[in-house]
Amino acid sequence: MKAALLVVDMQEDFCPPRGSLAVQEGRDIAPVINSLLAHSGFALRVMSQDYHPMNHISFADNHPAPNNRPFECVITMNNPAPEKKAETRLQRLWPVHCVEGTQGAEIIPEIETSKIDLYVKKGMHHEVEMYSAFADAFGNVDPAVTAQSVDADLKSFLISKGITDVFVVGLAGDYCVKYTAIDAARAGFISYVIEDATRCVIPGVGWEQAKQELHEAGVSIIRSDGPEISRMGGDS
Ligand code: VGL
Ligand code: ZN
Repeated sequence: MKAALLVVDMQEDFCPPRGSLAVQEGRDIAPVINSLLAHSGFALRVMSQDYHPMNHISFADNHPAPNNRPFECVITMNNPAPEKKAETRLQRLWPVHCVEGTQGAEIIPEIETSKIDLYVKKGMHHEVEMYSAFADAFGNVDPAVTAQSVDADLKSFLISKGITDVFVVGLAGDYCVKYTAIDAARAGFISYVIEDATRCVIPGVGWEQAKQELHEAGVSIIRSDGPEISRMGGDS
């Protein structure tokens, strides 16, 4: 086996005390993520960043009141794939967050980034959501379709490096971490979420529901001090 660590969206806007979409205890997982980043058992370390233009479809402020309350309201979004334009999905609205080039989009300084092999910016297409680092909200993975949304082809990159197993951590457990781990499994990798290295937008119910979906998708939920991590070889 050859393992990659995927650190999802550890950005200022997802962290207390000032993040616009702060996840409870979001900043508190930095130490456990740093110990994982230092683990020599990982052959590869990838960091994703939610990275939206100001006019992004998921921002409540870009939609008319009264049906634009963040966290509660949804709007209709169209598939960006040329041959699937009629397909729609409901998109939840969020406070403005992780706007390209702003402080809120920065990786929090607590994260030790010196060993990162690849950064993936996602959610860059203003008309479509992209929670997962592998696919947009419609499941589009063809780089010809996702090129405006994401700046790397993560699946091809991992395959080119011989990666077999993917371990996902970061924010948020019930959104970007969940969808990234599910898509890793769909892409053919053995996929894990390390549950003490993630936190959720909705801590109790959100995580329970996410665990169920992860389980159904064949993703294993493990802990950072569990055997899957400790048995991983390393060169130091
Ligand atoms: C996320 C909501 C909106 C996440 C990103 O990183 O989990 N959640 N955009
Ligand atoms: Zn976002």
